Amino acid sequence: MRDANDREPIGSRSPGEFRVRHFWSLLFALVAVACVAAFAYAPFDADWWLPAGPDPKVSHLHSASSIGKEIDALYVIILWITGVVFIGTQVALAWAAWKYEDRPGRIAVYFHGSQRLELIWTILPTIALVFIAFYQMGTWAQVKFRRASPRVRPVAEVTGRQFQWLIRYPGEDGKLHTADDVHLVNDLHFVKDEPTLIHLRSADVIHSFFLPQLRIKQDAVPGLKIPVWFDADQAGRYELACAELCGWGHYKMRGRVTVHETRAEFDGWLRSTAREQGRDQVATVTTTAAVEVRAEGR
Ligand SMILES: [Cu+2]
Repeated sequence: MRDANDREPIGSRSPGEFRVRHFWSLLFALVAVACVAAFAYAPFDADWWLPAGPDPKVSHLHSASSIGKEIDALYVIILWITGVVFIGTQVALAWAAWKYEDRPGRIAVYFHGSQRLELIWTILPTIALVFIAFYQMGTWAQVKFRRASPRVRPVAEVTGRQFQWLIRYPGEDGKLHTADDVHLVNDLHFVKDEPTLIHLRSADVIHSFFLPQLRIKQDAVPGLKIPVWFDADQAGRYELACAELCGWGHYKMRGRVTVHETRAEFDGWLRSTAREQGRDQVATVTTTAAVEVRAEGR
């Protein structure tokens, strides 16, 4: 029988116990080194970096929109700030784990805290966060403020619903919500190098309209018509995704984006789509109208 007074001293080992010296400090250090190495390698590998435009001849670091370049520059600055903090804190952690490792007979010392340390690790992050908040304001205003969006007619109205993107293009008359509108599902088209505006809506829950290669992300909120603008400097195919977990079929809200080289090419595509749709338009219009009646009834 043992009672509380025969407890083994802190740090003692049972016979036969195997210990690698400095195991934990080395493990912590190794994980941090692997993380830093991954981030240092990422810009050199297209699959590890942010998604780029469709043209393989252009660098994989090239975001295909004008606003995307600014957003990527912000991302890199924030990565540097967090990277320096990460390396500093991980070196301190590994050093402390190494220096104060448990040893037989070693007694832990307790202290209440250090006001100076508390002040330092409150003030430094505050400065970093306030700097980031002010530094990014211009870009944010350019992407999100209504006064910054281009004075152009919307190329389409995009409505998220469980689980697809309903896309309505103005027909010959150039106006939305008229009889000659063209309706497509998960298929967004616009023209290269032109500031492009869409009206974003939702028919049911919150979805998020996401163009990863163009760094555009905007929530679609029921009851709101939100203008979203973007551009692309490479023609070709892009991805449209929903970035908000909106229900069981969320994964199905993956659409195609086609950026046409010229306005004439886009107009030709729209005309031929409108002609094709003339044949089976009745069914599509009925479905879309039903969704809109539900959305507007909210
Ligand atoms: Cu969704």
